[in-house]
Amino acid sequence: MTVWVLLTALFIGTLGYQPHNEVQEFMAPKKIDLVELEKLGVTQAAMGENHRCEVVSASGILFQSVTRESAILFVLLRCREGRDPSEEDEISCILSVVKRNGQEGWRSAYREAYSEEYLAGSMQSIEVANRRVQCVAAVLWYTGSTYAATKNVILVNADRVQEWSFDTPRGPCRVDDIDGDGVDEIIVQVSVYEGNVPIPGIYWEDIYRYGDGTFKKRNEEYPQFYRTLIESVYRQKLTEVNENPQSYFGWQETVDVLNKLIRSAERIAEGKKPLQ
Ligand SMILES: [Ca+2]
Repeated sequence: MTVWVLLTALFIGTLGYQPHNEVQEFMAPKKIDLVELEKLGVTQAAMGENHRCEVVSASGILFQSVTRESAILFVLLRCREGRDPSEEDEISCILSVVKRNGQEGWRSAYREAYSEEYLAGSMQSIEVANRRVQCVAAVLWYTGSTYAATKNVILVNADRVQEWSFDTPRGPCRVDDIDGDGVDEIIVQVSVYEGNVPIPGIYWEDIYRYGDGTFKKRNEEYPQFYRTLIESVYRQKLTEVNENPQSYFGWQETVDVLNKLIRSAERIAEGKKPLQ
């Protein structure tokens, strides 16, 4: 009986124990919206000198310690300058990292304002090299190009702010753990050209993975992804194009491009060196 009581006490004690090492210090990131951001009183800190802007929409990701004494918040705001809704005011994006320590209020650790040519996309936490790093991918959509090529800006890690731009024709790139190993990849869609003309609706996909301080293209490490791309995208598109040749201006070119994409994806799926 005594042993049982002791074991139970030990078990309960183990459940309540939360070691304050780096790995377990932070709770899972929580997504919050504009209402919650304003309730926390962080909007002003996030906007800084742009405080006269009116916040149109916002998304935030909060990392908080288990002791609730420190917290870090990534905020992506979409703002309208001026307060008269009848005026066609410029809309801009503000990307900000705000931190709270103990009893001190929120202060901005990083802030970047983007012109009206950028549209705020989504923001999500991202797992890179290990779980101790608090990282967020903030996706902005650049609309300023004549060819409508969009650009995504990725912000990673509150203490080491870095940006990466990827040219993608279809809007924000995707952040996803495509092979289920706990580390996120960035999937970027790339336009495919026939001569100087991009073929609409058909894209190559590149996979970037974080390592040694940067994102590097690592397509060859994801053969299964390319197998799926061939079967669920390219072959289906090829069937669709062949069944409705009259709907495609430049039908032969589209078929050629799709066959080329299939060959490129097959090389990766078979573990061969990707075609340049
Ligand atoms: Ca992964």
